[in-house]
Amino acid sequence: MGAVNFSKEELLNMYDEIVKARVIGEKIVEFIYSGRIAGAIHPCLGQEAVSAGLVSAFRKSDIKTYGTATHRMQTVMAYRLGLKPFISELLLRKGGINGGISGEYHVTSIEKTQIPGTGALGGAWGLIAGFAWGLKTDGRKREIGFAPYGDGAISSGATYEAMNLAAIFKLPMLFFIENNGIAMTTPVIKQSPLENLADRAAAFNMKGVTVDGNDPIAVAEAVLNGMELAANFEPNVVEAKCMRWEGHYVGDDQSLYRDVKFRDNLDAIDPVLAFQKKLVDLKYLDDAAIKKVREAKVAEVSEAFEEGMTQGVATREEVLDYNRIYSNDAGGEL
Ligand SMILES: Cc1ncc(C[n+]2csc(CCOP(=O)(O)OP(=O)(O)O)c2C)c(N)n1
Repeated sequence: MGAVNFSKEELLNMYDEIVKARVIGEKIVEFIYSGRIAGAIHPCLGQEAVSAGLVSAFRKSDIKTYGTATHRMQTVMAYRLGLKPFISELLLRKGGINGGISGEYHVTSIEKTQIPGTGALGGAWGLIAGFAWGLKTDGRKREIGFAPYGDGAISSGATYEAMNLAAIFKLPMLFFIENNGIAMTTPVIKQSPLENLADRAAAFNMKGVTVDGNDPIAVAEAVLNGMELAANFEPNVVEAKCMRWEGHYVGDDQSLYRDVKFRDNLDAIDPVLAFQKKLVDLKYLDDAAIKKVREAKVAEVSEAFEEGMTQGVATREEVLDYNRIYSNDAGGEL
Protein backbone atom coordinates (compact mmCIF):
# COMPACT_ATOMS: atom_id res chain seq x y z
CA MET A 1 0.00 0.00 0.00
CA GLY A 2 2.81 2.42 0.90
CA ALA A 3 2.05 6.12 0.94
CA VAL A 4 -1.58 6.91 1.68
CA ASN A 5 -3.47 9.86 0.31
CA PHE A 6 -5.81 11.68 2.66
CA SER A 7 -8.42 14.01 1.21
CA LYS A 8 -9.12 17.43 2.68
CA GLU A 9 -12.31 16.03 4.24
CA GLU A 10 -10.40 13.15 5.82
CA LEU A 11 -7.78 15.50 7.23
CA LEU A 12 -10.46 17.74 8.68
CA ASN A 13 -12.12 14.68 10.24
CA MET A 14 -8.72 13.78 11.69
CA TYR A 15 -8.51 17.27 13.16
CA ASP A 16 -11.96 16.82 14.71
CA GLU A 17 -10.74 13.59 16.33
CA ILE A 18 -7.52 15.07 17.67
CA VAL A 19 -9.40 17.99 19.22
CA LYS A 20 -12.01 15.60 20.60
CA ALA A 21 -9.23 13.55 22.21
CA ARG A 22 -7.78 16.70 23.79
CA VAL A 23 -11.18 17.71 25.17
CA ILE A 24 -11.92 14.21 26.51
CA GLY A 25 -8.56 14.26 28.30
CA GLU A 26 -9.26 17.69 29.76
CA LYS A 27 -12.75 16.65 30.89
CA ILE A 28 -11.46 13.57 32.68
CA VAL A 29 -8.92 15.70 34.57
CA GLU A 30 -11.58 18.33 35.36
CA PHE A 31 -14.12 15.77 36.59
CA ILE A 32 -11.66 14.02 38.87
CA TYR A 33 -10.07 17.15 40.36
CA SER A 34 -13.49 18.68 41.00
CA GLY A 35 -14.53 15.49 42.80
CA ARG A 36 -17.38 14.73 40.41
CA ILE A 37 -16.01 11.27 39.71
CA ALA A 38 -13.53 9.05 41.48
CA GLY A 39 -11.14 6.44 40.23
CA ALA A 40 -7.78 6.06 38.58
CA ILE A 41 -8.54 7.18 35.04
CA HIS A 42 -5.51 7.54 32.79
CA PRO A 43 -5.62 10.75 30.77
CA CYS A 44 -4.63 10.74 27.09
CA LEU A 45 -3.23 14.29 27.22
CA GLY A 46 -0.18 14.52 24.95
CA GLN A 47 -1.11 11.30 23.14
CA GLU A 48 -4.05 12.58 21.13
CA ALA A 49 -2.41 12.08 17.72
CA VAL A 50 -2.22 8.34 18.31
CA SER A 51 -5.95 8.00 18.87
CA ALA A 52 -6.80 10.42 16.04
CA GLY A 53 -4.57 8.45 13.65
CA LEU A 54 -6.14 5.16 14.68
CA VAL A 55 -9.70 6.40 14.33
CA SER A 56 -8.90 7.90 10.93
CA ALA A 57 -7.41 4.61 9.73
CA PHE A 58 -10.37 2.58 10.98
CA ARG A 59 -12.77 5.01 9.30
CA LYS A 60 -10.93 5.00 5.97
CA SER A 61 -10.51 1.24 5.60
CA ASP A 62 -13.10 -1.38 4.66
CA ILE A 63 -11.28 -3.84 6.95
CA LYS A 64 -13.25 -4.68 10.10
CA THR A 65 -10.99 -4.25 13.11
CA TYR A 66 -11.93 -6.07 16.31
CA GLY A 67 -9.81 -4.99 19.21
CA THR A 68 -9.17 -3.71 22.67
CA ALA A 69 -7.89 -0.24 23.52
CA THR A 70 -5.17 0.94 25.85
CA HIS A 71 -6.32 2.77 28.97
CA ARG A 72 -5.39 6.03 27.20
CA MET A 73 -7.41 5.40 24.04
CA GLN A 74 -10.72 6.77 25.25
CA THR A 75 -11.24 8.43 21.87
CA VAL A 76 -10.87 5.11 20.04
CA MET A 77 -13.47 3.52 22.32
CA ALA A 78 -15.76 6.52 21.83
CA TYR A 79 -15.45 6.05 18.07
CA ARG A 80 -16.32 2.36 18.24
CA LEU A 81 -19.09 2.54 20.81
CA GLY A 82 -20.51 6.02 20.31
CA LEU A 83 -19.47 8.98 22.45
CA LYS A 84 -22.41 8.98 24.89
CA PRO A 85 -22.64 5.18 25.44
CA PHE A 86 -18.88 5.13 26.04
CA ILE A 87 -18.65 8.18 28.32
CA SER A 88 -21.57 6.92 30.42
CA GLU A 89 -19.75 3.60 30.75
CA LEU A 90 -16.53 5.40 31.76
CA LEU A 91 -18.60 7.22 34.39
CA LEU A 92 -20.08 3.83 35.48
CA ARG A 93 -23.60 5.05 34.73
CA LYS A 94 -26.64 3.14 33.62
CA GLY A 95 -26.71 4.69 30.16
CA GLY A 96 -23.33 3.15 29.41
CA ILE A 97 -23.06 0.56 26.68
CA ASN A 98 -22.73 -2.15 29.36
CA GLY A 99 -25.13 -0.53 31.81
CA GLY A 100 -22.27 0.94 33.84
CA ILE A 101 -20.91 -2.34 35.19
CA SER A 102 -17.86 -2.65 32.93
CA GLY A 103 -16.21 0.74 33.09
CA GLU A 104 -13.66 1.64 30.44
CA TYR A 105 -11.33 -1.32 31.11
CA HIS A 106 -13.75 -4.13 30.43
CA VAL A 107 -16.19 -2.43 28.11
CA THR A 108 -17.45 -4.93 25.55
CA SER A 109 -19.53 -4.93 22.42
CA ILE A 110 -18.73 -7.50 19.76
CA GLU A 111 -21.30 -5.86 17.49
CA LYS A 112 -19.28 -2.66 17.70
CA THR A 113 -15.91 -4.49 17.45
CA GLN A 114 -14.91 -3.69 21.05
CA ILE A 115 -13.20 -6.61 22.80
CA PRO A 116 -12.76 -6.31 26.58
CA GLY A 117 -9.26 -5.65 27.86
CA THR A 118 -7.87 -7.20 31.01
CA GLY A 119 -7.05 -5.27 34.16
CA ALA A 120 -3.91 -7.40 34.50
CA LEU A 121 -1.76 -6.14 31.67
CA GLY A 122 -0.21 -8.54 29.20
CA GLY A 123 -3.08 -10.94 28.65
CA ALA A 124 -5.05 -9.05 26.03
CA TRP A 125 -2.65 -9.75 23.16
CA GLY A 126 -3.15 -13.50 23.74
CA LEU A 127 -6.88 -12.96 23.92
CA ILE A 128 -6.87 -11.13 20.60
CA ALA A 129 -4.60 -13.76 19.02
CA GLY A 130 -7.27 -16.30 19.94
CA PHE A 131 -9.93 -14.05 18.50
CA ALA A 132 -7.98 -13.58 15.26
CA TRP A 133 -7.49 -17.33 15.09
CA GLY A 134 -11.27 -17.68 15.31
CA LEU A 135 -11.73 -15.18 12.49
CA LYS A 136 -9.32 -17.15 10.31
CA THR A 137 -10.89 -20.49 11.14
CA ASP A 138 -14.30 -19.04 10.34
CA GLY A 139 -13.04 -18.03 6.91
CA ARG A 140 -13.63 -14.32 7.54
CA LYS A 141 -12.22 -12.02 4.89
CA ARG A 142 -10.94 -8.55 5.68
CA GLU A 143 -11.63 -8.93 9.39
CA ILE A 144 -8.67 -8.63 11.76
CA GLY A 145 -7.68 -8.48 15.40
CA PHE A 146 -6.20 -5.19 16.62
CA ALA A 147 -3.98 -5.55 19.68
CA PRO A 148 -2.76 -2.31 21.27
CA TYR A 149 -0.59 -2.02 24.36
CA GLY A 150 1.75 0.48 25.97
CA ASP A 151 5.53 0.17 26.20
CA GLY A 152 5.20 -1.20 29.73
CA ALA A 153 2.51 -3.80 29.08
CA ILE A 154 4.55 -5.45 26.34
CA SER A 155 7.21 -6.34 28.90
CA SER A 156 4.84 -9.07 30.03
CA GLY A 157 5.98 -12.45 28.70
CA ALA A 158 2.50 -13.38 27.52
CA THR A 159 2.77 -10.81 24.73
CA TYR A 160 5.63 -12.79 23.14
CA GLU A 161 3.57 -15.97 23.13
CA ALA A 162 0.82 -14.07 21.35
CA MET A 163 3.29 -12.72 18.76
CA ASN A 164 4.75 -16.18 18.23
CA LEU A 165 1.33 -17.78 17.77
CA ALA A 166 0.28 -15.03 15.39
CA ALA A 167 3.42 -15.56 13.31
CA ILE A 168 3.25 -19.36 13.30
CA PHE A 169 -0.45 -19.52 12.42
CA LYS A 170 -0.35 -16.47 10.14
CA LEU A 171 -3.16 -14.79 12.01
CA PRO A 172 -4.94 -11.69 10.71
CA MET A 173 -3.60 -9.46 13.42
CA LEU A 174 -2.04 -6.05 13.96
CA PHE A 175 0.02 -5.45 17.10
CA PHE A 176 0.14 -1.80 18.02
CA ILE A 177 2.51 -0.25 20.57
CA GLU A 178 1.61 3.13 22.02
CA ASN A 179 5.06 4.01 23.32
CA ASN A 180 4.74 7.07 25.55
CA GLY A 181 8.22 6.56 27.00
CA ILE A 182 7.16 5.58 30.49
CA ALA A 183 5.18 2.90 32.30
CA MET A 184 3.81 4.25 35.56
CA THR A 185 7.17 5.36 37.06
CA THR A 186 9.53 3.28 34.89
CA PRO A 187 11.07 4.89 31.80
CA VAL A 188 11.16 2.72 28.72
CA ILE A 189 14.97 2.63 28.72
CA LYS A 190 14.81 0.66 31.96
CA GLN A 191 12.45 -1.88 30.38
CA SER A 192 14.03 -2.56 27.01
CA PRO A 193 17.47 -2.44 25.40
CA LEU A 194 15.84 -1.56 22.06
CA GLU A 195 15.58 1.96 20.71
CA ASN A 196 12.47 0.99 18.75
CA LEU A 197 10.14 -1.52 20.35
CA ALA A 198 8.71 -2.49 16.95
CA ASP A 199 12.08 -4.19 16.35
CA ARG A 200 10.79 -7.02 18.51
CA ALA A 201 8.78 -8.05 15.45
CA ALA A 202 12.01 -9.31 13.86
CA ALA A 203 12.27 -12.08 16.45
CA PHE A 204 9.03 -13.48 15.06
CA ASN A 205 9.89 -12.84 11.41
CA MET A 206 7.23 -10.14 11.22
CA LYS A 207 7.39 -6.66 9.78
CA GLY A 208 7.61 -3.87 12.32
CA VAL A 209 7.56 -0.11 11.82
CA THR A 210 8.04 2.80 14.18
CA VAL A 211 6.39 6.14 13.48
CA ASP A 212 6.11 9.57 15.05
CA GLY A 213 3.12 9.24 17.37
CA ASN A 214 2.84 13.03 17.50
CA ASP A 215 1.74 13.02 13.86
CA PRO A 216 -1.75 11.60 13.27
CA ILE A 217 -1.14 11.25 9.52
CA ALA A 218 1.96 9.11 10.09
CA VAL A 219 0.02 6.95 12.57
CA ALA A 220 -2.97 6.56 10.23
CA GLU A 221 -0.75 5.68 7.28
CA ALA A 222 1.26 3.06 9.19
CA VAL A 223 -1.90 1.57 10.68
CA LEU A 224 -3.63 1.36 7.28
CA ASN A 225 -0.58 -0.43 5.87
CA GLY A 226 -0.46 -2.72 8.90
CA MET A 227 -4.18 -3.49 8.62
CA GLU A 228 -3.77 -4.40 4.96
CA LEU A 229 -0.91 -6.79 5.78
CA ALA A 230 -2.92 -8.31 8.62
CA ALA A 231 -5.95 -8.81 6.37
CA ASN A 232 -3.60 -10.75 4.07
CA PHE A 233 -2.64 -12.98 7.02
CA GLU A 234 0.65 -11.24 7.63
CA PRO A 235 0.63 -10.29 11.31
CA ASN A 236 2.82 -7.25 11.98
CA VAL A 237 3.75 -4.55 14.47
CA VAL A 238 3.27 -0.77 14.37
CA GLU A 239 4.81 1.41 17.08
CA ALA A 240 3.84 5.06 17.64
CA LYS A 241 6.21 7.09 19.81
CA CYS A 242 4.51 9.77 21.84
CA MET A 243 4.73 11.57 25.14
CA ARG A 244 2.70 11.25 28.32
CA TRP A 245 2.08 14.74 29.67
CA GLU A 246 0.42 13.90 32.96
CA GLY A 247 1.08 11.52 35.79
CA HIS A 248 0.15 7.89 35.28
CA TYR A 249 -3.38 8.59 36.45
CA VAL A 250 -5.11 11.85 37.34
CA GLY A 251 -3.69 12.88 40.71
CA ASP A 252 -0.36 11.06 40.36
CA ASP A 253 2.46 13.52 41.17
CA GLN A 254 4.97 12.64 38.46
CA SER A 255 7.51 15.20 39.69
CA LEU A 256 8.35 12.63 42.38
CA TYR A 257 9.88 10.28 39.82
CA ARG A 258 10.70 12.19 36.62
CA ASP A 259 12.00 15.48 35.38
CA VAL A 260 8.94 17.52 34.45
CA LYS A 261 10.87 20.35 32.80
CA PHE A 262 9.16 19.47 29.49
CA ARG A 263 5.94 20.88 30.95
CA ASP A 264 7.38 24.41 30.86
CA ASN A 265 6.78 24.55 27.13
CA LEU A 266 4.11 22.07 26.16
CA ASP A 267 3.27 24.07 23.04
CA ALA A 268 6.60 22.97 21.55
CA ILE A 269 5.61 19.29 21.73
CA ASP A 270 1.84 19.66 21.37
CA PRO A 271 0.49 17.22 18.75
CA VAL A 272 -2.76 19.18 18.41
CA LEU A 273 -0.97 22.46 17.68
CA ALA A 274 1.46 20.78 15.27
CA PHE A 275 -1.34 19.19 13.24
CA GLN A 276 -3.33 22.41 13.37
CA LYS A 277 -0.38 24.29 11.90
CA LYS A 278 -0.08 21.75 9.11
CA LEU A 279 -3.73 22.28 8.17
CA VAL A 280 -3.42 26.05 8.42
CA ASP A 281 -0.42 25.92 6.06
CA LEU A 282 -2.53 23.86 3.65
CA LYS A 283 -5.20 26.54 4.00
CA TYR A 284 -7.70 23.90 5.21
CA LEU A 285 -8.13 25.73 8.53
CA ASP A 286 -8.17 29.33 9.69
CA ASP A 287 -8.67 30.95 13.10
CA ALA A 288 -12.45 30.97 12.79
CA ALA A 289 -12.59 27.27 11.86
CA ILE A 290 -10.20 26.37 14.70
CA LYS A 291 -12.44 28.17 17.18
CA LYS A 292 -15.54 26.51 15.74
CA VAL A 293 -14.12 22.98 15.99
CA ARG A 294 -12.93 23.55 19.55
CA GLU A 295 -16.33 24.92 20.61
CA ALA A 296 -18.19 22.08 18.91
CA LYS A 297 -16.02 19.41 20.57
CA VAL A 298 -16.27 21.05 23.99
CA ALA A 299 -20.06 21.14 23.61
CA GLU A 300 -20.29 17.54 22.38
CA VAL A 301 -18.00 16.08 25.05
CA SER A 302 -19.44 18.20 27.88
CA GLU A 303 -22.95 17.10 26.95
CA ALA A 304 -21.90 13.44 27.05
CA PHE A 305 -20.33 13.89 30.51
CA GLU A 306 -23.19 15.96 31.92
CA GLU A 307 -25.84 13.64 30.56
CA GLY A 308 -23.96 10.63 31.93
CA MET A 309 -23.90 12.20 35.38
CA THR A 310 -27.70 12.45 35.40
CA GLN A 311 -28.02 8.69 34.99
CA GLY A 312 -28.14 6.35 37.96
CA VAL A 313 -25.52 3.76 38.79
CA ALA A 314 -26.08 0.02 38.58
CA THR A 315 -27.70 -1.53 41.63
CA ARG A 316 -25.92 -4.10 43.79
CA GLU A 317 -28.16 -6.80 42.28
CA GLU A 318 -27.26 -5.76 38.75
CA VAL A 319 -23.55 -5.71 39.50
CA LEU A 320 -23.74 -9.16 41.10
CA ASP A 321 -26.04 -10.67 38.48
CA TYR A 322 -24.02 -13.77 37.59
CA ASN A 323 -26.27 -14.60 34.66
CA ARG A 324 -25.18 -11.37 33.11
CA ILE A 325 -21.53 -11.46 34.06
CA TYR A 326 -21.03 -15.03 32.88
CA SER A 327 -23.50 -14.97 29.99
CA ASN A 328 -22.52 -15.73 26.42
CA ASP A 329 -23.98 -12.42 25.36
CA ALA A 330 -20.99 -10.30 24.51
CA GLY A 331 -23.06 -7.61 22.87
CA GLY A 332 -23.87 -9.28 19.58
CA GLU A 333 -22.90 -12.30 17.57
CA LEU A 334 -19.84 -12.70 15.44
C1 LIG B 1 0.22 -7.45 35.25
C2 LIG B 1 0.08 -6.03 35.71
N1 LIG B 1 1.08 -5.43 36.37
C3 LIG B 1 0.95 -4.15 36.79
C4 LIG B 1 -0.20 -3.47 36.57
C5 LIG B 1 -0.34 -2.03 37.08
N2 LIG B 1 -0.25 -1.11 35.94
C6 LIG B 1 -1.35 -0.53 35.42
S1 LIG B 1 -1.00 0.47 34.14
C7 LIG B 1 0.66 0.19 34.31
C8 LIG B 1 1.65 0.85 33.41
C9 LIG B 1 1.48 0.46 32.01
O1 LIG B 1 2.40 1.14 31.23
P1 LIG B 1 2.24 1.19 29.68
O2 LIG B 1 1.86 -0.14 29.17
O3 LIG B 1 3.48 1.78 29.14
O4 LIG B 1 1.00 2.14 29.44
P2 LIG B 1 0.81 3.66 29.88
O5 LIG B 1 0.16 3.66 31.22
O6 LIG B 1 2.14 4.31 29.86
O7 LIG B 1 -0.09 4.23 28.84
C10 LIG B 1 0.91 -0.70 35.34
C11 LIG B 1 2.25 -1.15 35.75
C12 LIG B 1 -1.25 -4.13 35.88
N3 LIG B 1 -2.40 -3.51 35.59
N4 LIG B 1 -1.08 -5.40 35.44
